[in-house]
Amino acid sequence: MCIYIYVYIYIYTYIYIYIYTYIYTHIYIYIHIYIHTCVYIYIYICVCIYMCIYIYVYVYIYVYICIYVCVYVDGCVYRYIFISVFSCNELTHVLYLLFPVGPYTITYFGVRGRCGAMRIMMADQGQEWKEILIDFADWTKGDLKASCVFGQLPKFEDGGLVLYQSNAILRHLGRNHDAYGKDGKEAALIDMMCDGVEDLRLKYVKMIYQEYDTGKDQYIKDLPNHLDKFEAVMAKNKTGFLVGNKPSFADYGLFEVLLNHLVLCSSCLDTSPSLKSFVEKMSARPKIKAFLSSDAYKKLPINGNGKQ
Ligand code: 6SG
Repeated sequence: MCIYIYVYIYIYTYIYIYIYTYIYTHIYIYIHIYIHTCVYIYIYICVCIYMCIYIYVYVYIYVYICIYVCVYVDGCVYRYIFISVFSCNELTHVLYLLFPVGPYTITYFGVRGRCGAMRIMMADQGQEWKEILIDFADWTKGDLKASCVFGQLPKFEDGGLVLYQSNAILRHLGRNHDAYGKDGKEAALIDMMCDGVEDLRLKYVKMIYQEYDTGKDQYIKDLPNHLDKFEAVMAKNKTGFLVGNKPSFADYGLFEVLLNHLVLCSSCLDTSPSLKSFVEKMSARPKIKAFLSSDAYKKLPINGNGKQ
């Protein structure tokens, strides 16, 4: 959707700057040179110089700022092309910042699995995305697997940027959607919490896929030891989030892993009041609430082996 708006704006600015301005300038010069006296040549030269400065200096500086934003901040090749070709004025830049980034595409199996957190995050950020669900029969053919950097899914596409590794994807979303802390220190703490969530997720995944029948009870018994660490951080920060005063990508990761644990053991947060309140508040955020009650979310099992 947004890409059409960009195209429209860029075509408009293109027409304005490169056609309207040139035609206008030349008609103006023509009228004054041939109809009025040559005294005006001085003015015509000023107009031309002004136009040259405007188009060849200001516009190009602006375009390079846009290229920087697109390639280094956003990583989107399509917007890079559109902006570098067409972008010309402040209006474009303001609109660029106002409209959400994307489109994003997730390619993954028909499970919540490693995509649960990023889907919740995008839903909460009001970001649309496209899903390509892969069934196991297609996956075993091997072509897609061979094309994946680590031979695994999820694959995430942001324009021309292709990413693998779910936590790298969460970080990318954190950067794109201002959910990576307010400064370098907060970003470092958010990274730390993300790695902590990953450790918990790996324990959970190991139990689910490798030792569900023999290890589930022991896992639930040990769970308070793991959740206590997050409870302490959450209680200490007092804002209702792990770091800072708004949700970061680590919060979405923790939230999703806690939802899975509540399915495993509905009382698992009874001794963690801050985590319990965190889950309640995150679940009540309007866009998350809508997403969690959508068919798109509910139809997907948590894990690929049917255990939960
Ligand atoms: C599995 O492990 O869903 N990717 C998985 N499995 C296929 O050939 N560190 C990265 C990351 O964070 C881990 C990626 C992750 O992004 S996720 C993958 O690609 C492979 O390795 C868990 C999940 N499992 C369900 C699933 C569908 C097809 C293969 C795995 C269900 C289980 C087995 C068959 C059907 Fe199945």
